[in-house]
Amino acid sequence: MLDDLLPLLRDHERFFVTTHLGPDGDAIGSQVALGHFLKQWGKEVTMVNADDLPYNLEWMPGGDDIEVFEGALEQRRALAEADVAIVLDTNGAERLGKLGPMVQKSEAVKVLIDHHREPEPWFDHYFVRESAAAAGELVYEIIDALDPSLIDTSIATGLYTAIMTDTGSFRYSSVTPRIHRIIADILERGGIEAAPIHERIFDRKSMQGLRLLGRMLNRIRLRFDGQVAYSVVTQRMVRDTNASWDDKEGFVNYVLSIEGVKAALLFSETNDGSKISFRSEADVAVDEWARHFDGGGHRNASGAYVKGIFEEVIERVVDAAPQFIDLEGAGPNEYRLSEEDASYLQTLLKLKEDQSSS
Ligand SMILES: [Mn+2]
Repeated sequence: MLDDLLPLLRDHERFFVTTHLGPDGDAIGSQVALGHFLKQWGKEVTMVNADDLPYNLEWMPGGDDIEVFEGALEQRRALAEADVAIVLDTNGAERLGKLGPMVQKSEAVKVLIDHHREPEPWFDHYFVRESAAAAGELVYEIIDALDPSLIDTSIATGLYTAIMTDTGSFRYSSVTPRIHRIIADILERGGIEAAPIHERIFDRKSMQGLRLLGRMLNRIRLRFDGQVAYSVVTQRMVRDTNASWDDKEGFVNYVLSIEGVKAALLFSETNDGSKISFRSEADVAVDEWARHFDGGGHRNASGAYVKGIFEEVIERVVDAAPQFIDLEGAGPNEYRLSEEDASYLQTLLKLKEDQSSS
């Protein structure tokens, strides 16, 4: 609860702030905003993550203050001496990478600020609201309650980035009039402009990344009368285009943008299976679907990681669609693999055979 959290922040001096592996805009934005706010407010703050900033967030004012955990003595000491350890935008130790067990075992008061479901039980304080559009929204509420006059360029940019990226540029169902009022307040108080932030985050694609996008678009397949669409990013596609894995960020949204598609999946081939991104239209939920495959996330944006032969994983996950989303036109058992899909699957399996025999 916010009411319990405020005195706790007021009464302690040393803070350790961290967030999840593969940090996104909400993770880094919330961290920079909260970390800088606490500093401005006179606290001692150390920000350490298991993973480095992604390339499209390196520009963020104050981002330099986030350290990557290398096991250094000073980093361990910062955690050991912290009064309060704050975890942002994720709710489990595993998602903190190497820092997870250390934070979990630390003597500090452990605070969770997050908007995911089913937080792990080892935190001392929870400021968690599943309906929040972003962890950044919760961080804004903290700052707003304590001293909003401290919102400067860095805090405002962090908060804006957090909320903007986690709402798909203000388009998800989590966006309310209240969110827009918060954003207006952030822009005003921080004296920042929105356009350069969008440009830095979204308009920095590489030519190789666009070629990879082209390959991915070519591989889009429709299922269930065009209500479910999916595509793939294979290791070979990444190799052939000279792209990096980071380049596939946002690809799944193209798959979802097809008219009539309610849910979109992107399968990214790993050494032992597939990473899967699930996205859906506002009134369709995909989180249960992801959870069924040991993943998780939000109603309209979830993820999972499934081990197995890539092509078989795709088939298994896509086939499960009718169990988790309402599809028009037919009951769960009336859908069969279309001819196009059947032949596509054959091609993939053949490709795999060729690869393993060569
Ligand atoms: Mn988030």
